[in-house]
Formats: sequence, structure tokens, C-alpha cells
Amino acid sequence: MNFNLTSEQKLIKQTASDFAREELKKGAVNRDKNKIWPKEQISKMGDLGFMGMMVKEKWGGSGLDTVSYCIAMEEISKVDASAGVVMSVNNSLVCYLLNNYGSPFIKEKYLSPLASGNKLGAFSLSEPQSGSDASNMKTFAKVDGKNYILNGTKNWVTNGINCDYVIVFAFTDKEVGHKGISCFIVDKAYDGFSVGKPEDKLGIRSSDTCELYFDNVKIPQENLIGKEGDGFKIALSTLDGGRIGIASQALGIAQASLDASIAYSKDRVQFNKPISANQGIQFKLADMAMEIEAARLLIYKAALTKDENKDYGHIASMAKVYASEVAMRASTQCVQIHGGYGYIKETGVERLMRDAKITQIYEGTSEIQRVVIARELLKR
Ligand code: COS
Repeated sequence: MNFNLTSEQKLIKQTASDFAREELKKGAVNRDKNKIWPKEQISKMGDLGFMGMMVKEKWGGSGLDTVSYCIAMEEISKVDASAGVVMSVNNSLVCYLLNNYGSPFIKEKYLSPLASGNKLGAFSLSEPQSGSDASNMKTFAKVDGKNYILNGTKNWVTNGINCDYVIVFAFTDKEVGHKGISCFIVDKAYDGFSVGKPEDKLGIRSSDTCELYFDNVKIPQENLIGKEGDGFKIALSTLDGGRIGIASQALGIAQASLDASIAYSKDRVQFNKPISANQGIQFKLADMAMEIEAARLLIYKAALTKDENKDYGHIASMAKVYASEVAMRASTQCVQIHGGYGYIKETGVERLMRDAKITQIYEGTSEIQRVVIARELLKR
């Protein structure tokens, strides 16, 4: 077992960290406050090869391993978790899915521009009545000659407003349960496709989240991904990888919380000494560091297991549930250590606490992750 990063992974960490400090940091508080999508910054992340990190260079990507992706996600999310989720969705939900299940036509036409960062993707599975119970969808795609006609509503779609293409899951046969769900790539320019208002969220406020509406949208047959009926398995297997990305986002938030807590506690003087001289503060810092290190190891294990093509879904779930809970605890303690200054927007740390919360909810709630983990334990 080797705990060292390769020289390539160290370079990625440095590049992502420099970019986050130089390009993402300024304006992050303002973008969060005013819900401003980081357009320029996402475009630069594309130039750096961060939008299709695990896709082969042949298809416009960077051809890197999953650990490299986790490292970059952590560094970006440390500074701006909203930019982190835009990156995560494009990489692990959209590019991964197209790379694994797309036809050569789909790879050429859609994956290449998405992986190179020239276009942006979104992933739409949930609907107003179906979240954790993902197969309980109403969206339907009816065959019509060489096309499908798509009708329905999707919600909680990250990148829905700013994307160019959307992965959509829809029933093509309602009689056979989840085996009747199919997966499509849909161009936002198609007639009948419209976008709802941006959701006004607690956290990750500069990323966009919205509903999508499909009103008799005509989709060419070649935009079907995999075969008819493969959609549910494509969705769940893609979410396995997505959860490693969200775990890394949570890790970034947790690490930023610890870094800010160390800096502030050394600086803040009360009763004639820095508050870091108090064991009450030291124990908080020690607990944060210990949990963050454990989360990082779990995330890297999930990433390595994925790259070894072994079953990794339950490890990805462990990584996500643990890292997201660590992020919530670390960011809450960070605000506590900052006292009143932690509670105002200007200081920037209350954003960490608000951003952490969603990592326990999206791409499968902490409760669903525990279902996945327990199922794996009980089948042995
Ligand atoms: N990868 C591939 N296939 C999978 C899978 C995975 N990770 N997990 C389950 N499957 C397969 C099963 O093998 C089963 O196939 P068969 O019918 O051929 O045996 C099929 O998918 C259905 O599985 P299951 O009956 O277990 O599905 P459930 O509806 O009970 O769902 C959970 C299982 C709850 C784990 C799943 O629905 C889930 O992850 N829900 C959360 C969804 C989510 O993350 N939503 C947020 C989306 S972000 S927009």
C-alpha cells in the first residue's frame, strides 16, 4: 500500500490550488450572496482540463485517474464549492456516463465538447414526486418513427440553466417497472425544451439549480444511450461514481473549515492569549483534522477501487456519507470557533456551513447511502 501521491497527482493538486486561490477566491462571497454563476471561472477550468478529467484525450478529456479528479475537486471546493459542483456534475455524471455507455456517434458529437469544457452538461433524474425513489418517474419518451417524443418535468437539475446538453431518464415502457426506463442526451436547443426559474438555495448559491420541462420534444433515435430499458442501471452506476465527486467536494469544505479555524484561533486573542492556547479549541481542531484525514483515505480508497474496475458502489457511499457528515461537523465548529465573526457573511465561513449541508442530500441522501452500504453487507 502506498499513501504517496504520484508526481502527476502532486502537480494537479498544485495547479488546482493555484487556480482556486488566484481565480476563484476573489468574488466568491459576492457570487454566493448574489447568486452569480461563475461563467469565466468555469471556462478557465475547462482550459485547465478540469471538466473532463477522467475522459481519454481522444475524446477531449485529460485521461487522468479518479484520485486525480478527487484531488482537483477538493482544491476547487475548498475555495468555492459552487464551482465544485458544476465541475463534479460535468465530470462524474455527464462525461463518465457518455464515456461508458455512449455510442461512437454520441462520443464524437457530445462527449468531446463536454470533456474539453467547450460545452456544459447536466444530469436529470429526479422529478417533483421522485427523489430517493428514483424509478418512480413520470417522464415518458414515445417512439415516433426515427424519433422519440419526450414529455415530462425534471427537478433539482444542477447546471440546468447554464448547460448545453442534458442527460434525461424517461420511461419508454411503463409496464415493466425500472426495466422500462431509458437514457437520452437532449440538446437544450430542441423545440419544446424549457427551463424553470433558478431555485433560491441555502448553499452552493452561485451554482444553478432548476426545473426542466419537456413538451413534445423530438429526440433523434441516435440520442438514446445504451439500449431501451438500460436507463435505470445506467443512472445508478453513474451515481456510484458521482458520489465520489460529492465526497471530494465535502472534503474540500471540511479542509477549508479546518484551515480557517487554525488561522483564526492563532490570531484571535482573548484573556491575553490566542484562543488556540485553550484545550477546548485544540480538541476541536484535533477532531476536525482526524476526521478529515479519515474521510480523505476513504475517498481515495473508493477512487482506487473504481479504477481497478472492482465493485466500489458501497465504498463510494461510505465515502460520501462520511465526508459529508465530516464537512457538516467541521464547518459548524469553524463557525463556533469564529464566534460572532463566524456568523456574518463578510468573514466567509458561514458559507462553508451552508454549502456543507447539500452534500448530505444530493446524489443520494445520507440515509440512501446507508441503504446501499447495508445491502452490500447483508448479501455476503
Ligand atoms: N449500479 C448498477 N445497477 C444497480 C445499482 C448500481 N449501483 N444498484 C442497483 N442496481 C440494479 C439492481 O441490480 C436492479 O437490477 P435487476 O432488477 O436487474 O436486479 C435494479 O438496478 C433496481 O435495483 P433496486 O431494486 O435495488 O432499486 P431500488 O429502486 O430499490 O433502489 C436505491 C435502490 C435506493 C439504492 C436507488 O434507488 C438509489 O440510489 N436512490 C437514490 C437516487 C439518487 O441518488 N437520487 C439523487 C439523484 S441526483 S439528480
